[in-house]
Amino acid sequence: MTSAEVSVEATDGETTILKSVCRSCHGGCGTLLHVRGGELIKVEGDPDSPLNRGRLCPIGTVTRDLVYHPDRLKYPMRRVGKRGSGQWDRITWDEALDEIATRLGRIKEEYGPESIALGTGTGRHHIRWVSRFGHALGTPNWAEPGFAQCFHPRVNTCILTMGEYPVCDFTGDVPAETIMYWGHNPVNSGPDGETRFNARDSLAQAKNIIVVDPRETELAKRADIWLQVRPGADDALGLAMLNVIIGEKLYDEDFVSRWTHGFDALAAHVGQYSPEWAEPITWVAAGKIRAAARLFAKTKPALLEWGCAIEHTPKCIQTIRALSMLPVLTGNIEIPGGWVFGMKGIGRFPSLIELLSPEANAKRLGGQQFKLLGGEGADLPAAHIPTLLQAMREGKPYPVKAFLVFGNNTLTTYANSSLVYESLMKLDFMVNADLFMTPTAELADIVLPAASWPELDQIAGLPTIAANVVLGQQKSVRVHECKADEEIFTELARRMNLPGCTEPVRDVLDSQLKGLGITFEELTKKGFVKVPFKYGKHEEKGFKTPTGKIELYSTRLEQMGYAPLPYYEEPPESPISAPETAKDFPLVLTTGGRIPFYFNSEHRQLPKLRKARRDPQAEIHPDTAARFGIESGDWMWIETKRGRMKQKAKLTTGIDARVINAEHAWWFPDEEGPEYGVWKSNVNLLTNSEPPYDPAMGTYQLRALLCRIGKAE
Ligand SMILES: Nc1nc2c(c(=O)[nH]1)N[C@H]1C(S)=C(S)[C@@H](COP(=O)(O)OP(=O)(O)OC[C@H]3O[C@@H](n4cnc5c(=O)[nH]c(N)nc54)[C@H](O)[C@@H]3O)O[C@H]1N2
Ligand SMILES: Nc1nc2c(c(=O)[nH]1)N[C@H]1C(S)=C(S)[C@@H](COP(=O)(O)OP(=O)(O)OC[C@H]3O[C@@H](n4cnc5c(=O)[nH]c(N)nc54)[C@H](O)[C@@H]3O)O[C@H]1N2
Ligand code: SF4
Ligand SMILES: [Mo]
Repeated sequence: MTSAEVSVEATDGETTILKSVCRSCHGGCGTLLHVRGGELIKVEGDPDSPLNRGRLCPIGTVTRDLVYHPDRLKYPMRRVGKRGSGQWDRITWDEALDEIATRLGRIKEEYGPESIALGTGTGRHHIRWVSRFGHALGTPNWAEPGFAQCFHPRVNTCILTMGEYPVCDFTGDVPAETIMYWGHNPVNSGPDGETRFNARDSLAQAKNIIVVDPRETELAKRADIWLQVRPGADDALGLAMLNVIIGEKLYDEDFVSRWTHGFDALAAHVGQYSPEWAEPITWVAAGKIRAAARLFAKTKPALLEWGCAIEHTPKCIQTIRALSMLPVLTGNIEIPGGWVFGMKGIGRFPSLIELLSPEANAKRLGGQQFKLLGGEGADLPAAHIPTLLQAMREGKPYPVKAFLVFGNNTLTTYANSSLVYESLMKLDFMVNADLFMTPTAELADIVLPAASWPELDQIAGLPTIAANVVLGQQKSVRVHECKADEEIFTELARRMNLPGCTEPVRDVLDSQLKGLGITFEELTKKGFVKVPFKYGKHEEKGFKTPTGKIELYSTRLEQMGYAPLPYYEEPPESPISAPETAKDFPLVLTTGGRIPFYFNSEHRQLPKLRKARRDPQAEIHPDTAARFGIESGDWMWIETKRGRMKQKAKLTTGIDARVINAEHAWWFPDEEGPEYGVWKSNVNLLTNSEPPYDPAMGTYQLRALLCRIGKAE
């Protein structure tokens, strides 16, 4: 086992320097927290950390401003006026926890535990604690807006078909020769579970770059081949690349014959998807599709870096299936510089799922229908958001009466915000724990002040799932009456006499670190542990699938009643699938491309970041703008069948004249509460949570929609 060279708590005069890990995004950057007199005075990147080597992104850099922001929630509060009226009274933690325990107890008794739902946000330090508390409470209903839409579709699909979730080998010695970035812009975002700095460094080392993106991002400008795909046509493009790789025999014959199942079936199946077939669907020239497939297949190691854009339309699982086969057919699995499986430095999290009876499990909303989200095909089963919201609104299939939100601004990040608002207003009881008052928290009965990352103990394993590097996050300062989410769950569980979730947080962390032979205390001294890496792990025992091979033809998906081979399907609201709608809404809308200054709906309170992006921006081609009388910097309406909102026009030739790109998760903490401008520029007023959904994952439509635009006065 290797570990950080410098083990600290080093002191410098009266300043203590504590090693920790930034969690302001999905996390992972090692940090040094300078603390003096109980106050955080400086935050630096840890030069020893293999994930960021001393660097911090703009968000990490302003951590001090986040921790001590005057608008932080400082103590628990109880709503005094009617729901959403914005009137609050300060209460004590005892009063808050007692009231929550009592009201949940009553709801549980009258309607059953499943009528209590929990919500959280992406990749949070406490994400698994939310479902754990739910399991202790007896409810299978917890949700996260990224679960059916972000990362977990990839995780669950790969576990079923490859046995594990593959990650890019960024911390090894061999750089990838070719990297293909698909619906993913790590220069801005940082991949799910990797840190953005790893991704950037690998970019600098790669000889060839392929980018699949409807927008000409900085990454696309640097690419050798940029495929300007029509939003939502990724499945067609992926299938056409498989067609080329198989048709031209560019695959790794040895790897395919030894380690894959169902190649012949796949080969026969993708024969229909030629680049010429794909050209009118994808808007990418057949010759370019061929060139990209050849470049990817003929260089080694070749990496696929994929992002959430492929998970924001309802055919997400089949798109993931098609794309995942590109590195597989070309033999880029478990080799240095390729896609690798993790060393799993963190032990099993005590999720307490065993506390849910089979009957309780079967009640998970949407779980029976969407088996990869909430049933047997899910790594961590979660409820289906549209089904959950329907249960709040209509009491069907059974009523959901309470919603406990720990770190999600529901009105900004769930699809179809108007419907979300309507649903939340129907609740009997809502609790919201957050760092700040948000338009969503304003709808709650009780608001709890959550601790930010330097105020709490946790462990982080990076990349997520793989946990090749394990980092310690330590409580370094205390602010106001803020409490870590984990502690809130523990205290509530004790007060409610629940059958689990009552032990001290550090005991859980210690239990997860047992396999590493280290305690949490020791880990925080070191900062991080890098688990020695091994390639070719399948050589010993095969892949953890029913056939022991990577299943190109998926026996598990087939068994669950889903398609065993990937296929093409139009997004439900596209110029091809909905030509009638397209007459009124002629442009294709995509949303949510990440910007470096904000993490989803967060950080707009922080002046240094807000200066970098004052207002929401929507990208539009100059010809289209001219057609609608829109000039650069104008506020512009964007409207779909669900609603309309406005963002500022950014004119660029780097987007197709038929496409609009709008930013996501906007609200304005500087505008008046309780709404804080949440209905002004919120892109999820436009998105769709109605069916059809991905048949296996329940994914709804955040991108690839039809819209129209106009100049806003
Ligand atoms: N700074 C910052 N970092 C973040 C976040 C943040 O909000 N801010 N969010 C975090 C979260 S939750 C996630 S999931 C990740 C997401 O990070 P990424 O996976 O990088 O996702 P996006 O930036 O949303 O989209 C990536 C690219 O996909 C393109 N795109 C849009 N529609 C399509 C399409 O239909 N097909 C294809 N092929 N491409 C398309 C966009 O133009 C964009 O350039 O970032 C995480 N990191
Ligand atoms: N249209 C559109 N919608 C999207 C996307 C898109 O690209 N387009 N992206 C989707 C994706 S990929 C994802 S993952 C989701 C993201 O959705 P979420 O991850 O749920 O993000 P937010 O809604 O911004 O909620 C985060 C909230 O948690 C609070 N918070 C931060 N740290 C803590 C903490 O430690 N404890 C507690 N209790 N609260 C904390 C923040 O202040 C903020 O209010 O959005 C999805 N929505
Ligand atoms: S990339 Fe994420 S973990 Fe790293 S400094 Fe930025 S916000 Fe923190
Ligand atoms: Mo996400």
